[in-house]
Amino acid sequence: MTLQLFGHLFSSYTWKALIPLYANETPFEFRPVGPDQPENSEILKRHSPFGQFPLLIDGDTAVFESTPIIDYLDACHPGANRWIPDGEGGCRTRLLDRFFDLHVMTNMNTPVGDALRPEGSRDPYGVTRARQRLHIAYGWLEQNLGEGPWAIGDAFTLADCAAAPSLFYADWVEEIGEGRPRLKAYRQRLLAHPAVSRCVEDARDFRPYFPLGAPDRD
Ligand SMILES: N[C@@H](CCC(=O)N[C@@H](CS)C(=O)NCC(=O)O)C(=O)O
Repeated sequence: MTLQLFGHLFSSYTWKALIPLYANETPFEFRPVGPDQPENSEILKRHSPFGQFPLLIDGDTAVFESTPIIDYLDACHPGANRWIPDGEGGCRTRLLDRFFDLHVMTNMNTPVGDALRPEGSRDPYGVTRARQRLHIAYGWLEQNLGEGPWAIGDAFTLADCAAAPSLFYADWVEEIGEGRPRLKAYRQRLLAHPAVSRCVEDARDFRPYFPLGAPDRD
């Protein structure tokens, strides 16, 4: 049975799962989640406790959460590119995967989510704090990323799958800026990767829906 990935083409965590599927040319069916596909939302709700995406279904196995999805692909549908190296490289990969999800994606998502809240239930304090923390995350990455080309060096890993969508959208929320040349160059390299570029292109039509207003650039 073909793998099925449930998600949305504009969703950052969906990109994180699409990148390894595209990069390894793993056959799968994309099942978009949205008002036009209620049957997909039903299946999503059945398997993902908070109704969040991405969700991967492989026969009787359902995997939610983007990192375990990539773990699952590596274990059960391995391709030419492996996502978690052995040994110390694997530890560094997991550290950076956590960093991008917890400190870049989460702080990027706070102002975005806040803009979607009803008037009167916004959290300006939380938004300011998240924006400040994004800059702390950028500073740490500028100091701690190596020479590349990828997050842990020559191997394109789980960490890069997390980095691509989080840095793509974070830069829209708070620009990385010229003062962080290493991080800015890393984001550019990510966007030029064929699997990432495919995500960017497929999501282009959705940009008018970016709650903070999408800038006129990638
Ligand atoms: N920790 C989850 C986060 C997933 C997540 O936040 N997905 C967003 C889309 S990018 C979502 O489902 N939003 C809709 C909702 O929360 O109801 C992961 O790594 O997959």
